[in-house]
Amino acid sequence: MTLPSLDAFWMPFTANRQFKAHPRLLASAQGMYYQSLDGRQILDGTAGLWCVNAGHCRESITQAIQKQAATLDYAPTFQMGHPIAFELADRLAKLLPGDLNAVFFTNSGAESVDTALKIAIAYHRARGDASRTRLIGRERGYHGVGFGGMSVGGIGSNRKVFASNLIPGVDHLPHTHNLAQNAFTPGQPEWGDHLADELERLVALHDSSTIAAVIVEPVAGSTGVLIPPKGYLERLRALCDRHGILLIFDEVITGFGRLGTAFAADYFGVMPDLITAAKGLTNGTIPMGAVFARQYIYDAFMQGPETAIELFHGYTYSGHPLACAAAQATLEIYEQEGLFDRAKALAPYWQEAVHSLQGIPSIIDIRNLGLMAGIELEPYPNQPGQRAYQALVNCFETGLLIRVTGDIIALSPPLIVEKSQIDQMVDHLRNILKTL
Ligand code: PXG
Repeated sequence: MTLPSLDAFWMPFTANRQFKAHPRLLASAQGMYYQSLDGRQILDGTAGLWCVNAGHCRESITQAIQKQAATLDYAPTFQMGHPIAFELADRLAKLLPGDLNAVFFTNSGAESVDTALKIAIAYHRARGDASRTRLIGRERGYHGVGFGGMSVGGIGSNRKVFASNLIPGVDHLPHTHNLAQNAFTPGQPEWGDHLADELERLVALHDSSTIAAVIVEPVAGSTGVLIPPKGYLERLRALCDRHGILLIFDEVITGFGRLGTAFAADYFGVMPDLITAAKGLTNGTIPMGAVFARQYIYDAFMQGPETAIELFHGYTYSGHPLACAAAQATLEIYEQEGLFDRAKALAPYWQEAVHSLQGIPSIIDIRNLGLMAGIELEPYPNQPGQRAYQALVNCFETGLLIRVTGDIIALSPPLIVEKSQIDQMVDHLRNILKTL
């Protein structure tokens, strides 16, 4: 295959000039592997961008999409419907814990976040509590790049250019990352659950009557895999309950088996009021996101005249037939192949494998949960991000796809990964990191 012209595509979250001078192009994929344009096999250590949980180019998903495209290519879901969207919502409601029974479809994680934030504010208003409009995020949180998600998000580089245009009425909890206390802890660290109590400080400052919701990633992904301290999410839940604040789990990454359970809410045994999802919902094949709301939230909207639209919100492609078909086929694979249980069974092996990298001088922390891992590197002096970027380039050139953010390497293989491929990934990384 010949290289296309690279000029016109303004690439997202990419150093465009650097990339276009030294491109890395993926041409096809199967199972655990990508194939590069120059014909090399590349082991996928990141499930694409945390989304291809069942592995690449699964035949049944491909067929479901093809069949749906030829049957009902598009149909609206505003004042209209098509069966597969209802069937999918029903299936998801059964997969979700507790009474997370109402499913609002979107097309991405960012749209799911905006939708959940709007539902939270509108929910309080529907109950006559219209002063609850404030939103609380967390430092280092990533919730997509819409104005809502960016505002509750806590990654400085994503915000600074737009600082004066962020939505008002937002505050942030502190993040839980602390190398001095928790470096090289396998699984959840012991130290740090008290950081949830910072919510009390925000309540004292703003008054609970102004706060609609707290949004957090149960395990922060994009910012470099930050594992919640033991008891932290439980404490956050209790504080939200005490102050009548809704708790939103952003499970765009943790949803659909990443921790060895359907959702992180299952893993931690903590029930949020709303969950945002995307990515693994369709195995990354067709863009789709969703917000899952507990029954009482949906019910709060179902009042007033029956002819009135209850929530003035939605997308042209909410519940798109192709995305629904892809999601149905994806959920079928997860269930038939027991992939969430598979991830759970592999998690101890994964933990041991990634922690075996401890001792390489450039590594200052290793953390893991389920089939996620973060490997933090000591930055080169005055060149933040360059050590990890070099690791990305060297890995790619020698056949392994990793993800980096700053000087942190993130790993999140498809849930079909074999133990031998885990060994391969870790050995590969060991060889590269020893040279950096
Ligand atoms: N919430 C969370 C928790 C996410 O991880 C989004 C929302 C936004 O999703 P969309 O579909 O709008 O991109 C995300 C996205 C990375 C990486 O390398 C992570 C994401 C996206 C791209 C790269 O860590 N997460």
